[in-house]
Amino acid sequence: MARNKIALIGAGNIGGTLAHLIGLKELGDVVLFDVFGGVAAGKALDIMQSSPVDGFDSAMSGGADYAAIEGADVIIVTAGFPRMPGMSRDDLLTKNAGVMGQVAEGIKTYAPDAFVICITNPLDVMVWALQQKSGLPAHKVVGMAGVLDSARFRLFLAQEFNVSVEDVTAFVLGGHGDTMVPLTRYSTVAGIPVPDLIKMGWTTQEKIDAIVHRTANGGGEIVKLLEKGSAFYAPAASAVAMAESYLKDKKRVLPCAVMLNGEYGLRDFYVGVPVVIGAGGVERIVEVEFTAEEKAAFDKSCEAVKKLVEDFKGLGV
Ligand code: TXD
Repeated sequence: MARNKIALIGAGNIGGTLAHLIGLKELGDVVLFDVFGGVAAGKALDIMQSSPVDGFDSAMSGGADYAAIEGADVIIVTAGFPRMPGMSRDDLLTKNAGVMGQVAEGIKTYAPDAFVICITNPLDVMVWALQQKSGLPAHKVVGMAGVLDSARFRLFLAQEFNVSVEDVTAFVLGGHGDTMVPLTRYSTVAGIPVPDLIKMGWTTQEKIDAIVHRTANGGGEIVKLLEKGSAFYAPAASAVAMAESYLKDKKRVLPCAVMLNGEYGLRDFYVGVPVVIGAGGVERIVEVEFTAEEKAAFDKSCEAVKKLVEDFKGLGV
């Protein structure tokens, strides 16, 4: 059986980290694409030179020619510009709008059967634009944000409870941004929901509220520390988990930005909800029951995404 082919559009901080992780996990051969073809080629060669040391077989190449992505099984898109201190994700809208058009064209021409994971911000709008412009079926085009947001939530909860991150599950919904909705009711330590842990005296509501706030602002916290650029290790790991679930047909239940088609009473835009990712792409959208308070928070988040989609349409790009 031939190896999987994974194309990475954008060979910046996340793109390079993705290539390294894909190699270490032996998920397939990697093609890095970037407008700076030399950077893509250089990173590919550097990572491939680590393969004898770490003992993995992945062919890696890089360049600035879309033809090289031909027949890719998975495509992960990070092309665009990252956030600088003081910039919101939405400020990136105009800058990255044009980039998506070019990427969509490349995918449509050379790899229309691929499973596409978009990471570029502002995420919920960029993944929508990529799907619309590429014409690929919506169940094969998803956005990465929820896996990262819930990983941050899991880490902070594990630190609060002083337990392994492995035993903490977390549930995050809505758009990627300050309006994201972490659901504590569905977040657990070994199956025990967070509200029960509060009752058991493991923590307080105030501490959980602070963790929820820190999670929603998790990206900004890192942008501020780095001073140039945004998070890349955890975003790359998160996208690799999604790619792996597709390539191995694991059918993992992961929060991803997907096109809603009547689920949650909404349609025609992308927002983060739990989905099953398997060989068929997005195989199922999980609809959970909300309390009135959760519904209000989710609606608010969806409104923010919808507004951004309208702004995007207004740009005419
Ligand atoms: O949760 C999430 N979805 C995110 C999103 C978490 C963290 C960062 N997130 C966003 O990912 C971030 O706001 C950016 O929009 C993307 C990529 O972040 P990264 O940190 O990798 O940015 P870099 O290092 O600037 O890399 C971007 C690369 C860079 O090498 C550019 O030369 C290239 O994209 N680029 C292009 N490649 C191909 N085609 C075009 N048109 C293009 N324009 C720029």
